[in-house]
Amino acid sequence: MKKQSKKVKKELTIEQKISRRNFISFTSFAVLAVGAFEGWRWLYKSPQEITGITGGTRKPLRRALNKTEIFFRRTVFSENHLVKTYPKSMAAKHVRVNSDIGVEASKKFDPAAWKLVVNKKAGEVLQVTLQDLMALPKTEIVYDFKCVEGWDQISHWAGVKFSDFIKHYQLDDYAKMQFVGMETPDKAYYVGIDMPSAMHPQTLLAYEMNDKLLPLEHGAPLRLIIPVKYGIKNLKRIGTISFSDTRPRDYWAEDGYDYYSGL
Ligand SMILES: Nc1nc2c(c(=O)[nH]1)N[C@H]1C(S)=C(S)[C@@H](COP(=O)(O)O)O[C@H]1N2
Ligand SMILES: [Mo]
Repeated sequence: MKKQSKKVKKELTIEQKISRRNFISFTSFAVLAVGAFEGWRWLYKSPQEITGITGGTRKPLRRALNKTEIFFRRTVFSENHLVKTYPKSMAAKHVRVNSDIGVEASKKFDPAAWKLVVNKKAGEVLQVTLQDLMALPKTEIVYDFKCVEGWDQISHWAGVKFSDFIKHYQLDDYAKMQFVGMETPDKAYYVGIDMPSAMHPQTLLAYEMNDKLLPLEHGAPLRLIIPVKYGIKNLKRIGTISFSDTRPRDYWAEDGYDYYSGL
């Protein structure tokens, strides 16, 4: 019996072989196509996440994004993993100004009257002047600043390490929370940062660029310099700092950009 069927196979004509192959490939293609369509329909029909902190995508996609974030946080991110630094001589003399939400030149702003507002529990508020910050240990960094829009530039910043600021103002209990939120004084631009990235040894509350006080367009009197994140998280002109265990609102995440935006 076996032998006979083998014999039959061998006797298939060229035409038969071709039509059999055609049949196999068309059927597999059809099966794949139906599969792809069903997959798409599943995604299309799955519920939209609630727009709010993040930009509104299908829930399964957000689950995937969140998993990518967890993967990055566990593998790439580490307190001991430092972003590459450069000699000062390599820092750009003409630093690019990217966008100016909340720091528009047309907006009235008096840097001399500015104070950093730290929101504590039960409505308690801590106010810090630039002089207070300048009295704390100063840390400098020269690194490659990267914008998601596709440019990067080696730049030189100086200020107070966020972790030194936390220690000095005895905010250690707040630093045990999961997130820091920072907003411009007019609340037009705002970012949410996971605590490990905020407490990273290269994260600065920066008041200087190229050895001079920050120009207004770069975020005077104080901006966030967070080398483990893309430019979008490096908020210019910090007005308030808050702490929370839920994700603070984030300007670009609301538009669908990656909330974590790590490098
Ligand atoms: N207040 C405020 N901060 C901001 C922005 C902004 O529009 N407003 N843009 C962000 C983006 S997208 C980038 S790339 C950097 C650019 O910083 P720079 O203008 O000092 O180069 O600032 C970030 N911080
Ligand atoms: Mo950017």
